[in-house]
Amino acid sequence: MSDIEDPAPTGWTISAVERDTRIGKDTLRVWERRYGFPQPHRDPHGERLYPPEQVERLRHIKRLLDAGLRPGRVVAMPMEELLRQADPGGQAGVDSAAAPAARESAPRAASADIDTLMALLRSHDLRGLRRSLGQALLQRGLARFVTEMALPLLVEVGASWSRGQLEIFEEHLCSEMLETVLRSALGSAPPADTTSRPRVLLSTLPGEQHGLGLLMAEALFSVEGCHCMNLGRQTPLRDLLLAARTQRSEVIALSFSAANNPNQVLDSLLELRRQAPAALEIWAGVPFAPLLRRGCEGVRLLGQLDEIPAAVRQWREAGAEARSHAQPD
Ligand code: B12
Repeated sequence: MSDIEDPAPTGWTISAVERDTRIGKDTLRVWERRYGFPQPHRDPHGERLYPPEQVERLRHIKRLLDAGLRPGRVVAMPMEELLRQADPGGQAGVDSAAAPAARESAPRAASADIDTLMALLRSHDLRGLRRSLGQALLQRGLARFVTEMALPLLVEVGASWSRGQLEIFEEHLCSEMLETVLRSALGSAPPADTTSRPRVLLSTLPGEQHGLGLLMAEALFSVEGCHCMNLGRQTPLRDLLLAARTQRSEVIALSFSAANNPNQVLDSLLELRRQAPAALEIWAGVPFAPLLRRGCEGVRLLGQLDEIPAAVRQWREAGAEARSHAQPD
C-alpha cells in the first residue's frame, strides 16, 4: 500500500505516481499522448503534476492490467466503468484466462464474514478482530482459514484502500494482525520430520516487501505435510541457492505480489533457473495473468495459493514414479 503522503492540492509528481502505481514514467507519458489520459497539470517549471483523482484512476487501471486486460481497453475507461469491472459482481471485462490472477477470483468467504472483519478493522477494534480471526481459524482449520478468510480479507483491504475507503495505517494493522495469527498457528503445528517431503524453501526475492503470501503458502505447504523452511522476505539469489543446498531443498517456493513488474519477475526467475541445480524445482506464485499464460521455462508458475495441494501431490507422484522406474526388475 502507498506510504506516500498525498501532496494535494498541488498534485503528485510523475515520480510519486510511478512509485505508487508501479506504472513507469515513460508509460504514463505514452498513455497521455495515445489515449488522452492521464491529463496532468503543469507546475511553474512545466513539470507534470497529477491530481489525486487521476492517481486513483491510475491505480484501478493498473489492477485491471494486472488481471490481464489490455491498455487499449482500460486506459481511457471512465472511473465508473473501471469500478464496475473491478466489482466482484461485474466481471464482464475480465477474460476467463485472466481470472486466476484477478483479485476477484480469490476463494471467497461468506462475504458477511469479511464484512464483519472489515467493520472491526475500520472501528479499530483490534481485540475483536483478533478474536474473530482466532475463532475462524479454530472453526475452519488452517488451510481453509488461509484461502477462505485471510486471502479474501487482504483482497478487500487492498480494494478498500485503492477506493480511498481505508487508511494506510489500518491496512498495516490488518497485515500485522494476520501475520501474528498465522505465525502462532504455524508455531503450534506439529513439526515436520526428516521423512516429510518435499523439502520446501520459501522466500521472496529482493525488492518484494509483501511477505503475507509467503506465510500463507507456508501454512498450506505445512498442512500438506511438507518440510518448510521460510527465509522470510527479500533473500538475495546467492543466499537462496546456498540455503537450498545446505537444507537439501527439493522445491524453492517464491511469492510475488502485484506490486512487481512482470517482466522483471520473469527475468529474475530465468536467472534463478539458470543458476539452480536442475533437480531443484522452482515454484513461483504470481498474480499476473499474461505471465501465467506465457509461462516460464523450467519454472512452475502458480496463480493461486490453493493450487499448492495439487502441486505437492503431483511432485510426490512424479517422485514415486521415478523411484519405481529406478527399481531393478
Ligand atoms: C498487505 C499489503 C501491503 C503491505 C505488506 C505487508 C506484509 N507483511 O506483507 C505493505 C504495507 C508492506 C505493502 C507495501 C506496498 N504495496 Co501493498 N498490498 C498489500 C495487500 C493489501 C495485500 C498483499 C497480500 O499479502 N496479498 C495476499 C497474497 C497471497 O495475494 P497475492 O499477492 O495477490 O497473491 C496471489 C498469487 O500471486 C498467489 N501467490 C502469491 N504468493 C504465492 C506463493 C505460492 C507458493 C503460490 C503457490 C501462490 C502464491 O496466490 C494469491 C492468489 O491466491 C495488497 C492487496 C491485494 N489485493 O493483494 C496490496 C498491493 C499488493 N500493494 C500494492 C502497492 C502499490 C504497494 C506499494 C508499492 C505501495 C507503495 N507505493 O509503497 C508497496 C510495495 C512495496 C514493495 N516494494 O513490494 C498494490 C499493487 C498494485 C500494483 N499493481 O502495483 C496492491 C495490489 C494494493 C492495491 N492498489 O490494490 N503492501
